[in-house]
Amino acid sequence: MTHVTARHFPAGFLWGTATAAHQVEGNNRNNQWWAWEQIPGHIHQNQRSGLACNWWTPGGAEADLDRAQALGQNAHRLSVEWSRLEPSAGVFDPAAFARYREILTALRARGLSAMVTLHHFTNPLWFEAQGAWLNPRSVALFQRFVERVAGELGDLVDLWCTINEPNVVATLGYLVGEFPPGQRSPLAPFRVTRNLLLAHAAAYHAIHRQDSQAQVGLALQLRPFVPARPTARLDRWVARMQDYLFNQSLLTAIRDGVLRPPLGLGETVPALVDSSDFLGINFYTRELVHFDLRVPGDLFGRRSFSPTGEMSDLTSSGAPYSECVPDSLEQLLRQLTPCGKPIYITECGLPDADDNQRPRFLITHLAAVQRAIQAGAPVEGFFHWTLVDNFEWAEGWHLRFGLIELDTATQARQPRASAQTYADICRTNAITPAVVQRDAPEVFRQTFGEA
Ligand code: IFM
Repeated sequence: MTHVTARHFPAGFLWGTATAAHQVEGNNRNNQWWAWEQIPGHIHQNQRSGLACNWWTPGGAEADLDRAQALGQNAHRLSVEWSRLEPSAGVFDPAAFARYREILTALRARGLSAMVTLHHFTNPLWFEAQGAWLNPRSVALFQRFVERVAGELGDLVDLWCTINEPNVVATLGYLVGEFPPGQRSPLAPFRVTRNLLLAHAAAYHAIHRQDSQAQVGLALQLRPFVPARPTARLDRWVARMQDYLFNQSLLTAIRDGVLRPPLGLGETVPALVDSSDFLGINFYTRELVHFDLRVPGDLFGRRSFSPTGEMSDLTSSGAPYSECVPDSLEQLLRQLTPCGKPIYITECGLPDADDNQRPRFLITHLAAVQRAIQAGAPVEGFFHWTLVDNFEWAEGWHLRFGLIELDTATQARQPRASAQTYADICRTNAITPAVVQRDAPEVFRQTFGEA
């Protein structure tokens, strides 16, 4: 161990956690998710977001930001809630802007750089009533909102993230039906993705018109799809198809501006060309794909996780949530390197209520990031999902992603052991032998080699 040197990250690396308004603020009653939660059967055990982590109450967010600062973090990613800032179409609420100014000022005061997401899954009820992202006017409506936010809050924002996981919004809301509006349609997901991409482009330019130096990107959840049987041609074909639809069609559109089928007819949208100053990557897991004629709705690709790999917690339906695959993260980052854009890992984490996997997860995934950086990947920051357990959408309070455990009945917080693991890495800007020896000795060799 004495011969082993720490694995350092580049100077100025951003270390943070990520949150989203509806998941932490509480009492976000004016959006489609709140309405969806009230209908039995939509959320695990009919749970509700309720008070969430109580961030909207003055002092609530600030207390958790104190915790983030005490844990050695220098950045935070949060989202602003459209339904609070624009509660009715075209009507903006100065009190809501004032509260976000307070929260963003609190970040500054604690030395935390701010990455602000403008859309993280929730729509105001008035926007939903107009057809949400299926409505072609959605792009202009979002642009009007973004212009206002950039004007009122822009001086406190370091990095803008226009839209979180457009591919998940489209898939879970319009194909699988687990998220509102609960549609199961073969075509709607592509119309929604197209409008979300156009909305991203409109937001990108709206922000740049107000501040030409602004750093604007979006957060894509990228999920490698791997043929379950690498030598089976049909498995390879469906895996490639799913990769194209979920990952590549969006990634290429924000670079060359082309909306390829099924997002469009191959037309180039000038506003989309080179419309990201950085790539925001949400990475959780990969999926194995088997060709299977019984699942036409999944394009004949049945998806699963490795039956033997290390798994994180089970979802409420008893299925494994994800497989821990740090090598897939490294590979993904290497593949993105030629894009020539700074990369932020805008989310990465796992549900692990008893915290018996998270310390090792952090070490192995961050070691993978560090290896990718050594190989030339321009990764400039990492935001762990998440700081404190929060409302996990259709899974309610069942899946626990926090470095800090939350008791929803009392709002009491209790740091998990992994909070210390992450804090030590953030503070030293490195993975040190001491941390690995203490928190995941079984991956010591893998992390530092044979020395
Ligand atoms: O909680 C979500 C987040 O809102 C979006 N990305 C995935 C996370 C974990 O499922």
